[in-house]
Amino acid sequence: MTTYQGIVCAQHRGAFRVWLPQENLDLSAAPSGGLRRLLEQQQTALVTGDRVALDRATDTGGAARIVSMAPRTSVLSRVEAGRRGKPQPMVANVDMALICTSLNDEFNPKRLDRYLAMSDGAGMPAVLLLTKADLAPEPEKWLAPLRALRPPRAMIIVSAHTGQGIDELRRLLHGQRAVLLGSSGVGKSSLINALLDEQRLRTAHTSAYLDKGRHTTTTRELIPLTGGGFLIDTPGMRELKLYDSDADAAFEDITALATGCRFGDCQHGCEPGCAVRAAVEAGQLSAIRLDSYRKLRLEQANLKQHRP
Ligand SMILES: Nc1nc2c(ncn2[C@@H]2O[C@H](COP(=O)(O)OP(=O)(O)OP(=O)(O)O)[C@@H](O)[C@H]2O)c(=O)[nH]1
Ligand SMILES: [Mg+2]
Ligand SMILES: [Zn+2]
Repeated sequence: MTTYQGIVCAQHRGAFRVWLPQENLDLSAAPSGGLRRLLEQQQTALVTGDRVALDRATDTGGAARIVSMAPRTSVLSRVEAGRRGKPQPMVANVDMALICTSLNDEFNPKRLDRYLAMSDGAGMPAVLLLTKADLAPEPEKWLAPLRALRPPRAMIIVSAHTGQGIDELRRLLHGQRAVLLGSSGVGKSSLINALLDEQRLRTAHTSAYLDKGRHTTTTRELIPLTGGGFLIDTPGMRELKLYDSDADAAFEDITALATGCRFGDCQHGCEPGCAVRAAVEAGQLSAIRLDSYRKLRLEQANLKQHRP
């Protein structure tokens, strides 16, 4: 049996497309019965970015058979809606998370905190992409709190419309495997089109987008880049429940302050002698950031209870 090595480049319910880098083509494929059972046992599923072996000799109904999946170097998972505590993998084998947020009134620091905790939990470096720079007459207003993040985060200010930051982003991505994350409408697909310099992905039409046309991207799609890397476009999620998040890593400023709390297990709620709340009262720490940290911690604690 001749097998071909490929990467899952799109998923839509049970159907997959697999990209064969050697031949630079993509084909529809479906997992074999054996692989399906194995993945079920491991409580996981194939996702975009997975490296697979394909058997093309036994194509049935035009779909090649996926006979095996290679071990993952990384995986981003969320908690599946409706299934308590079960992880749902979203993308695999990426080296870098590009977390997008637009520099306008949709700017959402809590969302950002969640995505950062998720990439920290997966041990993946994150870069903040601050989108729609052309709409931000006063970018500093949005940037100041981001510069204050601890640990410090790399960021690039970009605009798909004017091309600002696109060359820098292209250099950063050279040979890398990255995923674009961020709420619907922040301009993820538009960024990919700007990088490729072609209208490859569907993006929201401005008028439709303003009215209702959210969630333009509906699948996680892998786009090969020149230089050997790839970029995965994802749909903005309404709700993001984290699975392997790491709130302590993403909130270094708070964990540092917490060493000054009177109680070692201080939740920074209404305990006496709380150094974290004192910092909020003194204007050294944003109340929103503390709230975001406490919510994430609570979510993690609840999840742990459900884990085997
Ligand atoms: N002014 C301006 N508008 C932009 C820019 N990038 C994207 N947009 C607009 O923002 C809207 C949403 O862009 P998309 O690229 O579809 O956003 P997305 O993040 O892929 O959204 P989902 O696929 O729904 O997750 C569209 O109307 C774009 O034209 C930009 O750099 N500047
Ligand atoms: Mg999109
Ligand atoms: Zn405290």
